Amino acid sequence: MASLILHHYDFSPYSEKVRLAFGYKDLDWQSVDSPIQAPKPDLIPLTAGYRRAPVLQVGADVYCDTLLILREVDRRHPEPTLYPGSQHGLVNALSAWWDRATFFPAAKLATSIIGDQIPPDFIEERKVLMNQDFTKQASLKELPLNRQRLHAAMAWLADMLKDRPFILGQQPSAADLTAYHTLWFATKNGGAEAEAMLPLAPLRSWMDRVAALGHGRRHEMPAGQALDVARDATPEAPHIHADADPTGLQPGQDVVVRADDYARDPVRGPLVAADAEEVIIRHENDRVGVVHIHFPRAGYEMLADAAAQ
Ligand SMILES: N[C@@H](CCC(=O)N[C@@H](CS)C(=O)NCC(=O)O)C(=O)O
Repeated sequence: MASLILHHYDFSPYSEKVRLAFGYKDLDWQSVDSPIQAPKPDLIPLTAGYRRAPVLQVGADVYCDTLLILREVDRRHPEPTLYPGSQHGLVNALSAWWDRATFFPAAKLATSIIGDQIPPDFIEERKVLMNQDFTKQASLKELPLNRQRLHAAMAWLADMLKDRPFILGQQPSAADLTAYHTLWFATKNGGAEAEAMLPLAPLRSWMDRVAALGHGRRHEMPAGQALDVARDATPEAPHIHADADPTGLQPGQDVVVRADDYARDPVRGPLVAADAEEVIIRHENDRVGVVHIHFPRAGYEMLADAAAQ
């Protein structure tokens, strides 16, 4: 079976979701340490410009965004499932809500405490990339708002967990890994000060249960080796049905795909297949040959590539 290669960095909260999924499923995986900021010369040949972390690579197939990465890990390694009761819609909707409601508030709660220890060029880069000012001063100014935002989301989460060990019941799901990652980031980086600002008491035993899933068996892989794996592999035949795209786009047509929120670097290439949940485009370059790049539909925009007309 082709190995799972995760391009990520330890500090990345979104990557923590996927590391925990590997833990829950007790998987072996290859870890490629990706830079925390651009340039990312060993990632871009695989992603045609997508630069966010994490990215999952399986041979010459490249999966962007945790929404799709978790689904793909589950498709390849179905037991134990990340979608108990096949509740994909419920799990994905909860995950999308949580990420959008808590990612920046949690990150900025942490930077209101440690913002002055972060290198200025990183802060500068994220300002352009994410339209967020992570300096300690700006984060402190926004702290009352971010605490409110986190309290509101955490109150709903505590309510969901009041009579059960995990969000959907007795088993963990992708929604638990998602709800955990931003709280993990805030408390890991903000320490006791962050903990004192958050209503963690009703969530602590749940957080311990999620942390106990671990990260599976991580093996370090040099970035160049991952590019060689892609070069020596052929993309798999798409497993999704080529549904009629609502905008009429056809396989073979040049398209541009980009995130709808931040880090909106355009990814261009011919469409391979698309359904209601996933888009696959083809990319080719001298370093890796042909790769298929997969994006989720939710959170991304796909349009005909006007530049290629
Ligand atoms: N919706 C994306 C968000 C990913 C994301 O924002 N990742 C952060 C790191 S945790 C990032 O890419 N930051 C910019 C970078 O690493 O270059 C997902 O679910 O994967």
